[in-house]
Amino acid sequence: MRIRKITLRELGMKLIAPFEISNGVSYDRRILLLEADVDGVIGWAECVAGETPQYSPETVETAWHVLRDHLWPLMKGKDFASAEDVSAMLEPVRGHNMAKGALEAAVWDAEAKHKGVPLWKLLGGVHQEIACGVSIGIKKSLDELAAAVKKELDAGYQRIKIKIKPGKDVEQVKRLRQDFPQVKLMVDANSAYRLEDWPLLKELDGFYLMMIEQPLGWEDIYSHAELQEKLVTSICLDESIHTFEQARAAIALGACKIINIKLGRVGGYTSARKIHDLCERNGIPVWCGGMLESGIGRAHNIALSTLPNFALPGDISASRRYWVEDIIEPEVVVSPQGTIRVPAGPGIGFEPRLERIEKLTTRSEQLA
Ligand code: OSB
Ligand code: MG
Repeated sequence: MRIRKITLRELGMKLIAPFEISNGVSYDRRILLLEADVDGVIGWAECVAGETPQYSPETVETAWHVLRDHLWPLMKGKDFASAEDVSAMLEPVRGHNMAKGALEAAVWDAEAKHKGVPLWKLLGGVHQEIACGVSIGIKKSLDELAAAVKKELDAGYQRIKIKIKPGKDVEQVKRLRQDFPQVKLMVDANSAYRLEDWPLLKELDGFYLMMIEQPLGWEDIYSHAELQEKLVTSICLDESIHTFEQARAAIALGACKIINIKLGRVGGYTSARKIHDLCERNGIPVWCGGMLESGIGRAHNIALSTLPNFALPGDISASRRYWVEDIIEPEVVVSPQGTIRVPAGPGIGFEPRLERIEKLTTRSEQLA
């Protein structure tokens, strides 16, 4: 196989509603799509880097630069046997996992299309139905939060995650536990706390949460191990895990009991599968995180979630929760039971809507 051409595109897409987490608010997304022509078959992927370096050091701008000036030169004119080989070819570049992950995932889609099989099957997936949860941003009031949770439960979602930050934590959880005592509930702090805050986090033990996601520093695995010792509630790591080695260290130190895998954050499917397998061997369940993706990234998240150890509902929700109109056909829909049926078509199994993509494109560049 050989990548003949890459097209980078930036799309401007307005979120249906602003999304607030502990370190910022998103209104309009800048969606970076990558189209790879692999021997005449087109593979699609989305780079999940954000507009600002607040979740990860990568941004749309850094990803564009690294893809064009550093990653594409490593692939240009090179033959390889399968998509599985791509991540090793990109190794000379340190970090920039979201840029790498987009390039790698597009090649996986192309390989699956070339073979005429669904991507999830090529990856070794087993689940034909994905369990879905929602991620709910920080709200102005407790009533607004409770109403948002009720709406998602009525739609069928199987678990609720709320974003928390200092001053918007224990009261919020307490209120939700009063209103929804039975619901599968978890919180995500996006690194908003320090280890010294442990007595406050300990209060959350009283509400039988499924997990607390990324309470401490994004580069601080060790403090998570110290915190986990003090808590009954499972810690789930998100931002801290970019590599297999970090996952190995986190598990060995007891820094978490659950890991959220994001395809972009770990640099693509080969890395995601290695982390998935490591977690499986160690009795650590994983779930698929989300990055406010368009349908292209959402389709990849669905494929990833079919692997056997994706044992907990992921942050994978319907296109309509984010977009008035998505860029894939069909859109991602969630059943009243809170599940997504895995597509049967080749590759990611959703068709990019080229006309709509064209209309939303603010810049594009071809590399050949
Ligand atoms: O921490 O999981 C996170 C969105 C942007 C950045 C980080 C996170 C999130 C989400 C959204 O929680 C999940 C989704 O796409 O539905
Ligand atoms: Mg998170």
